[in-house]
Amino acid sequence: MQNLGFTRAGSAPDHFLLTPDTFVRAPLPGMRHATAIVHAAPASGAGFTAYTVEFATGGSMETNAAQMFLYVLDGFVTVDHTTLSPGQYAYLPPASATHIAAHGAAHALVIEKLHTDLAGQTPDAFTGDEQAVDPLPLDGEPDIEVRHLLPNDITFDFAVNTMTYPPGATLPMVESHVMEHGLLMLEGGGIYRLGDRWYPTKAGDFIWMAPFCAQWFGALGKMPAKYIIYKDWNRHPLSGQKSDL
Ligand code: UGY
Ligand code: MN
Repeated sequence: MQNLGFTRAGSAPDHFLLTPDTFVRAPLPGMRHATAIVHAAPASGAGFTAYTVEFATGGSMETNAAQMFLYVLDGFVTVDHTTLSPGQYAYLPPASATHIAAHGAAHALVIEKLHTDLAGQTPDAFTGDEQAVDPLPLDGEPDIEVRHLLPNDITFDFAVNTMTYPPGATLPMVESHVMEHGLLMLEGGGIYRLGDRWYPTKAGDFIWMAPFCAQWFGALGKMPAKYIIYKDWNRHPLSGQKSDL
């Protein structure tokens, strides 16, 4: 029985929620035996791309002129010569010409951003493991664990963090800030306030938040809620304008 047009997904000019029932798959250039679910892109108003790659056995993909952050959701993905398992990730600088391949079926979240230069420096490639990153308490809500997956280094122009909420924990304030967000819900669920709407949200959902979109989350249910979240970072709000700062 189909849903007669009903979905939890919703959108407004400053945000959207995409639920798995709305996902559409299409391969991107350079993909073989793999396909992408593009969640956010310049076409949607985002300054980055975020997509889930679904690899079939032996599937592969290439990098491009953008920086790439790849986080393994399930299965095993080899980036150059390093095999990554779920929760492990890679950062690749612009135009790294890196070959990415899966052994069996695998899923990965990919984020790409054109690098905003600062004094001519770009970060080096590296791989990491979320489990090896010490959690930090969130300001105002020490029960929320924040893991910064990229180093605290000014050459990075974006950040990717995971945030884990125990049941009942909430963001301590309604945030509104200049950075935009792309967010994939990894575990559990709750209620996300976006602008002046409230959305039931659970694992598998993707959310985009424009700069200054009012945002708040409260975890519901009996298990922790966890998401991975992108934001632009470390750059003056006027960078990217004609006369860069
Ligand atoms: O990093 C952040 O801005 C984060 N606290 N935002 C969010 O969880 N919606
Ligand atoms: Mn935020």
